[in-house]
Amino acid sequence: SAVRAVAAVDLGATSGRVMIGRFDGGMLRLEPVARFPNGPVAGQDGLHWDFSALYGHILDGLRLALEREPALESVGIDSWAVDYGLIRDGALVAEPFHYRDDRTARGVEAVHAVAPFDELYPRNGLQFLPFNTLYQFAADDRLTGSDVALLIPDLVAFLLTGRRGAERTNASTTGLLDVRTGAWDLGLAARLGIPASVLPAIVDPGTHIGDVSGVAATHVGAVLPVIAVGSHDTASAVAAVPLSSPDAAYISCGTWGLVGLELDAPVLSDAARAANFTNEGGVDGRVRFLHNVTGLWLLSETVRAWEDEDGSPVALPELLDAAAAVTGDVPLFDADDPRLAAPGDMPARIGAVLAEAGSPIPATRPGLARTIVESIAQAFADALATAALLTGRELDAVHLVGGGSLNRLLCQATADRSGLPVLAGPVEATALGNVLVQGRAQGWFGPDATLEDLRAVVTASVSLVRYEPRG
Ligand code: LRH
Repeated sequence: SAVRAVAAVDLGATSGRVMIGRFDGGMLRLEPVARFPNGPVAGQDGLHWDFSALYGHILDGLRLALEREPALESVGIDSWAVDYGLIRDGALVAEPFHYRDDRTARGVEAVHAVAPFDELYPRNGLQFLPFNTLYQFAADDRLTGSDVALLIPDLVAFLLTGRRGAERTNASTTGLLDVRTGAWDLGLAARLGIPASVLPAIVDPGTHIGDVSGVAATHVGAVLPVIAVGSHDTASAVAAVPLSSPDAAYISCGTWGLVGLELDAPVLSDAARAANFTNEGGVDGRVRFLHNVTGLWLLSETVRAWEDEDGSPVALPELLDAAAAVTGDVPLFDADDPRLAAPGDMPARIGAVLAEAGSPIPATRPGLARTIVESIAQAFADALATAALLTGRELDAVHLVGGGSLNRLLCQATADRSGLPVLAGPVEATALGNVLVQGRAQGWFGPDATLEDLRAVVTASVSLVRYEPRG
């Protein structure tokens, strides 16, 4: 049979990419087409994304993808969650804020004065993160003058097609989606002064959003259909986890480590609320019951500080090899310490957190890298144990997908500290999940393909690296 192909746009907090995904009837293959950097940009009024630059890279990447694969059937877009752009008279009002901007603290206060967290949790099912969209809305005085607020992938889809909507998995991270009904919680929005008009209609993964049109079509060079995928990157990643058993957990590890289980129904218990576990929307109505652990952000920000200091790049593989060779006691810190959330001078801030706890501060760069990786692994192990407790499951394996799956030190440390085998890979789970949901909409896997059928394609297409826990 002929090879089928789609394009995936996957935007992460530190880099974005455009990929071609091809299916030959048995296996799925990804071809990277474009990769571009991303990160916070300090503006006059706070931290932003350079969305205009990202969108330019997306258009260029799609044009290149079509040159390489003229038979592309569609494109799907996913990105990090919670952030949005405001549209007025068809145009973006300003560059979207970055979720690490500290204006959200104001929003948290304002929202909790009206609806305390204890009330929010059973309504929206979300763990408390100070940047959940509802808190950002509460700190955004431009909301009222805008026609619509679009989450980042929805914003890209709007600029490409002119169609506005809110893809369901990503909408579940706003805090304004009712976790029981799956509809916008308009009662809550009204109480928070959020106009219902800024919340567009919900769109399910697999839906044809529209076709690339207008100037975008001219730039890209074709009228390509845009298909909604699990547009929250973590939803796409989880869709592509080749789960080995119903009692297997997953960690989607990039900037964040999203640690949890896939469930059929949300867990909204007091214990889940106290443990700050989230019930986000997955592809096909599954629930992503997970906790956000600060992931490779700690390492990438540390490396960035050293590179600024040196004026030259730091080689990560060499650093991690040296970190693995460090002997003796490794001091640990709480990876989720809120003081480590903002960008800037990470080594000094980790040092301060260690010192405050009376722990020694590693004197060498490999020593600090080791402390960071082991601290992340310990936070992963703690979250895995909590997930098991909250769901009554006995876990038998952990799938570690995303960029972190290439970090052997992290994978082994996670196995050791959790006491569970770690199955590492695929590294590009998010792009694979994006491609799989498009492929299903295009009929690649038959009319009734389930999420398990999609995962079987991943199993057939990638090989996993197994890390056994050491005593
Ligand atoms: C990971 C992620 C995560 C969100 C955070 C904002 O990229 O989407 O699931 O909590 O970014």
